Amino acid sequence: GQVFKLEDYRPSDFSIPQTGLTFRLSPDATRVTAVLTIERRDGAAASASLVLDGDGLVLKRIAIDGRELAPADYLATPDQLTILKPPARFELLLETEIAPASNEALMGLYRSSNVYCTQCEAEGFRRITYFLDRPDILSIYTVRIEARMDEAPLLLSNGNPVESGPLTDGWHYARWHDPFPKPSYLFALVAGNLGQVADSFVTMSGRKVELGIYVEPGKEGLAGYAMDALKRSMQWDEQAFGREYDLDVFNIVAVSDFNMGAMENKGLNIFNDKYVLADRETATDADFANIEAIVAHEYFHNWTGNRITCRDWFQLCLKEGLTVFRDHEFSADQRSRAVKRIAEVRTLRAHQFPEDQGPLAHPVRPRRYREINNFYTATVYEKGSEVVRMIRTILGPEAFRAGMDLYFERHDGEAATIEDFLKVFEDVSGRDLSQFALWYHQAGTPNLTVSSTHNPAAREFTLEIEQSVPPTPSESRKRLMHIPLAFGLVGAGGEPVAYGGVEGAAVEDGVIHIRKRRHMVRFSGVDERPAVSLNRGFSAPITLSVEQKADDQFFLAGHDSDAFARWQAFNTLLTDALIAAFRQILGGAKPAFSARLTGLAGKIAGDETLEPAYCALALSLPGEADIARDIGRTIDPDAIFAAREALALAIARANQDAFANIYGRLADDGRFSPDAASAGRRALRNTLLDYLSLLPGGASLAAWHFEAATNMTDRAAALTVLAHRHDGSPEAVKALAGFEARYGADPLVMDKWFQIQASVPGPKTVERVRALTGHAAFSMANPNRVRSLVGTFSSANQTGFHRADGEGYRFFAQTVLEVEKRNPQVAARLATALRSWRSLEPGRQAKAREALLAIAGAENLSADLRDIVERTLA
Ligand code: HT7
Ligand code: ZN
Repeated sequence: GQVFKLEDYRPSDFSIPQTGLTFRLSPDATRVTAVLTIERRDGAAASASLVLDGDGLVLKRIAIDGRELAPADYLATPDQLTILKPPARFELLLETEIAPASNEALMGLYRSSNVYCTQCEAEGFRRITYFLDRPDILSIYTVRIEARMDEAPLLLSNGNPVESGPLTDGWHYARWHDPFPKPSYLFALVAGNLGQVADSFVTMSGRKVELGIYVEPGKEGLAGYAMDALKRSMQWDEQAFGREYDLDVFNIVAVSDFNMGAMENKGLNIFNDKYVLADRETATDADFANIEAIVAHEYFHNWTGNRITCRDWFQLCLKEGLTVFRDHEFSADQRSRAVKRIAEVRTLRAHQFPEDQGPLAHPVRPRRYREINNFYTATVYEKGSEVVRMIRTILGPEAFRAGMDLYFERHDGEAATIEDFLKVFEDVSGRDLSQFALWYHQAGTPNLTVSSTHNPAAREFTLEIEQSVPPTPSESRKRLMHIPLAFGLVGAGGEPVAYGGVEGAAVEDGVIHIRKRRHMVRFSGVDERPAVSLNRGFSAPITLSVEQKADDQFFLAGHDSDAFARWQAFNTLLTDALIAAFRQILGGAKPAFSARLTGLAGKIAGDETLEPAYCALALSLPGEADIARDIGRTIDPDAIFAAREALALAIARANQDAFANIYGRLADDGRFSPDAASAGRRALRNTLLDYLSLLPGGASLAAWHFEAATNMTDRAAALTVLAHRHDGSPEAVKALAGFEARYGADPLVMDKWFQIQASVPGPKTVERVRALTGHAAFSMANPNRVRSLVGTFSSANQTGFHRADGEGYRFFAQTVLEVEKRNPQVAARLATALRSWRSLEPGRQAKAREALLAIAGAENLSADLRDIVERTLA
């Protein structure tokens, strides 16, 4: 396939200032009439042909300025339309015919449960009409939709509604106009029979905006939380970034077939219904938090992505990294900042670190791609957000806000680049960010090795810090990075240690600026050896190798004033213990854990000065994949699982009474609120249930918890405990059947049932998952179903997927190929589950490779899947 390179970027020879679209909707033959005003740009050669993108299109009519074109004037294939010798300014009329009902790739115009909807990012618009389908072509859109009134009473597009009315033969129409020039990837249309939840918002300048959330009829009662999150997002963006909404209406539509989470189409966000629909009966606290974050994320794109868009797809992080940063800050303000930060870092480490450390590693701003859909990655999104956070750390909040203000002022209405973004911060602060810019250009997770010495006679404390960046595919030599390392020197009573002066690195506001390979950072006037707390608040997305005494680590786990670093200290102790246990198990020994460690778990659980949500996060052991990542090579998932189970049991046994007491104290009083504090109490109670379920009577406790649950968070937690810890027990069998009977008709809840079973540890799960693909509630055509069952099995079941005989991989390869026939994008994402195959022990490695080769050898592989598999194998 073709490789697209950043250095090849050239502006188009033509612009399309106005785009008129008429859709005459029909499931198998929708007529699309596009009327495009096209202008040759100044400086473009008069002989330049106009080459428009298409993807599987059938051209029915073509005319320029009202005159039909002769065959000699153009060249049309399904994937390209070339107009030879076009005039300098003209109106191009194109008619294409498309079949939304048979569009299973879910890109372009498709049908989801009889609702017409679109997904155009990144390159789906070219499946609707021929166009300059690239983000730097900004056009003003006017859209007319015609449909049968009974089939589609609701007709929506971007911008503001202009007019609507009846047509003959039971048809009707609506016209929409979006006054803001936008790239084609932000185009959207929705038509169908949907229920509406209506509300309004008055903006900071007093304009009233009509808000609508559209859902499957009958599900309106499940959209209240999303609406509340939307209004809070609108208000927060005014306060935090001075950003006001700009149209008269803002609509959200929930659809049940969607390739990703949601899409920020101008004024008409389209959502995977999983991220809209919620109530206590059907959604967990994690679902509520996701809905809040994703509603906010898509709304925030209105400025970071829509008003200022990306010049080309290499700049994807310009909108995605920045918008993730904005939604993280929003959630931090709405919830607990400390808990949010810990959760973010856990996600980053679980998804981005393995990506950065494996064959699919790429810079936050990639330099080349074969398939852009495969670059909607944790690196672009999550690491991209961390890079923005580091800019704020380096500049401080005021200068950061001034930089953002300048960004909006300078680039509104433009398609911008990362260079534009960095420049505003340089301009407002006078700082040179050229070394910092490497965070965008260079892949790989930097590591800092840190050791410390204290010289009491000289009253000097020294940190010796060395940076390295591991090689990544096609980048063997790395340059030195600018790493903002937040730190604290902590005295014996937990107080910050004052120091006289510091030399060896720039240190500002509690941040050491690492810029060289090696720094000796000397703090003078330090009488007693302090404990050193590093990378506070996770100020940089790096790994740390710290020579630190266990005493210091225990001390920080109990006393660090930085909540993130305190959590990190305990997490490091747990990880170290788990890795030691893993080695003991491989050596044939029984693992043992210190009473100090298991006792600290009990202290954290019982510390009422801590937020319950924090305690829950602290007590949830590093996942098997986290442990595998930290071990790094010759991974045996069964030994990791055994080590983790042994530590969980040791903690449960050591704290049996305390855990039972706290569990009792946190009892559900039957009232429900999805707020963060209530969710935190449920999280701690359910974490304790998980421990207590390992002790005698555990299955009946979990069964009782399941039966008594008054909300989905508790019910799903208990079902998970039963299925994972007591698989096959009468309690587990009964609960799984009860859940299925109760929720069999609710696909989103059944996804939880699939997920829980797909993640049951052990060698038997592959057969179970295979059998579940035949369940009435499962469908290979629905991305949510596929991700819940097959995605969970392959990415969240270490012992099941990596079964030693390779059966997990064989099932996986077959399924990926089956999904691919319908939906290459979903298949390609699924296939990334094998990206860390080289860290496995040799036996599993060979079998994983066979599975990858089986996929690679399949006939007619899509560009999406081929790209992932070939890079994974390279
Ligand atoms: N900007 C949106 C990305 C997206 C997407 C990309 C490719 C294929 C389908 C897609 N659906 C949504 C989502 C976001 O980041 O806000
Ligand atoms: Zn986004």
